[in-house]
Amino acid sequence: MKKALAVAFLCAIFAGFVAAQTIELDLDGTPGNGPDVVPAAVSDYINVDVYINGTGMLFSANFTICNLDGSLEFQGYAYNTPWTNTPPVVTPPCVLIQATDFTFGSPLAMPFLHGTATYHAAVDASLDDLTIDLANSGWFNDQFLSGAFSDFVGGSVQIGSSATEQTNWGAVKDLFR
Ligand SMILES: [Ca+2]
Repeated sequence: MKKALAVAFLCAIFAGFVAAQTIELDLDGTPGNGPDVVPAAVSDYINVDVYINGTGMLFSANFTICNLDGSLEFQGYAYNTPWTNTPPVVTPPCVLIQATDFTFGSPLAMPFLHGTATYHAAVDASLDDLTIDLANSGWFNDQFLSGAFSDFVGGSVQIGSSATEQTNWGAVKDLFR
């Protein structure tokens, strides 16, 4: 019985460890303070830094960013990892980003900046959310284990907002911290 409990306990610790990986979309240049809400004028370009957070080291991190509101047009993705990447797979309203260290020689310690997505703000007066499709996102670590990300921090773009509106959105955002 004690042995079974010990195994269950170890499994719980292990599950907690491997389930800790999360994705953060940083829109304001300050990771860790999200979810961000940033203003943009129509036709502006918005940079979204993608951070992979957690403990341990990864050989691969693949994820799907979605803009279900559809007012942000995906422009491209600049990879920050030295890994082999494939061109983003755009399937509106989502885009699949993939990068893997196929040499299995240079795992990256979390947290790390995976890369930067660029979006074009196309429609006026729209609050657009950027989210991660967790069902189509995953990681592969230096213990040769793979899994799904457990959570994400998304972000929002207030297209066409004034400075006053942005202040108000900041106040609303603070309410949910
Ligand atoms: Ca931020």
